[in-house]
Amino acid sequence: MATMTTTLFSSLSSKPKISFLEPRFSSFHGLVRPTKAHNNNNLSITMSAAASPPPYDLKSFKFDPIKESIVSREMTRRYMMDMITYADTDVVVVGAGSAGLSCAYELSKNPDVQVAIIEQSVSPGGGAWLGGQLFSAMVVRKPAHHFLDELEIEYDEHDTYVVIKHAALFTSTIMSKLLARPNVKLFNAVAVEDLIVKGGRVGGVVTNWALVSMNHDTQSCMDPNVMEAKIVVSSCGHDGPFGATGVKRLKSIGMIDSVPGMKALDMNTAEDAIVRLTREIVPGMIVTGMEVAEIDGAPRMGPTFGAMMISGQKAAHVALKSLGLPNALDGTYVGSIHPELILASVDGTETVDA
Ligand code: AHZ
Repeated sequence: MATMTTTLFSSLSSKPKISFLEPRFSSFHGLVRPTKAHNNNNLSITMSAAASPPPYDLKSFKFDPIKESIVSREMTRRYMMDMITYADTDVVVVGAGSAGLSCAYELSKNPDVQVAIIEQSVSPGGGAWLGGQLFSAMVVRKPAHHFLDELEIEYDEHDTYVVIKHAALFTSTIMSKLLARPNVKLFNAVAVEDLIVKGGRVGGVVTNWALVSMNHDTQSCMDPNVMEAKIVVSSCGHDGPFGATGVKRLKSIGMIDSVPGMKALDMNTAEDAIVRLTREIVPGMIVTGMEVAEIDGAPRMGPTFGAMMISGQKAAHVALKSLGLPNALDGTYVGSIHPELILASVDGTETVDA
């Protein structure tokens, strides 16, 4: 696993929108029920409305029949279509922790922006399934609670901060809203092993199944795949077996001078710094979340998560700006964003020359 740290990354590019027939649903009194009209080679499925609840009599309960090969084809065709579609996409977000998810959520509000999220773990969410020391509650300092309001996540309110009763409530809610959007694809269990860099600009990511990435030491060469992107957002978290991989790679290829690592904990300084320093660090690559602390030697904040959300949100607007699309940084954005959350002060958005 140690070798992973020298080879990980993210990217993006444009989009051949490949579509296939989606199942159609019709509802009647809120109930939707599929008929048996399955066709092996055609993804269209006829649905019929049912006026009464399904017969959940467990004594006679029986599922509709299915052919095993259909199950395989339904998964394979969709995954391969996604790989073809996202081989050249707008934004690749590397790392689906609280910062990466917040960034992808904000970006995906623009239906014209195609977003691929690459997460090495089978379980997206990074460190945001729990609060500090594996406790349940998640503390979020104001004004980041406006982001929670938008997501309709309940919390206990205090003067300067709020507490969500379980961190998993934040993570599952943002993920469910994000993943339902048609312009988003999560590739989990996939690791970014390297970056595509051309002419001093990051132009995408080099990927592999995470399980393959973790076994480079045990096999002969297992070459990776690639995903081009117009913008790569690196949200790999702080240093670790799968951490800070984006900025460590930038350093090893000489695109940035140093990765000093995060400094000791200071919540008040840390959270403001992460948001302020969220930026396009080299052409084509934006860094967000705790990975920002690694490049700038900013302090860590420990278990307060507001900066991850707002840094992610800011990273999305930096990306939109870079894509030439309406964004909150230059005042061209028209949409639902709380004024206090346009904390995305233009301060930290300068690009470091490659
Ligand atoms: O698996 C990693 C995690 O889910 C993923 N990741 C890292 N490298 C990757 C790679 N390819 C694919 N090369 C990769 N995925 O990135 C995610 C990072 O999530 P995180 O929760 O670790 O980072 P974050 O910046 O979103 O949130 C940080 C939360 C922290 S750490 C902290 C402290 O230490 O003081 N305080 C807070 C709030």
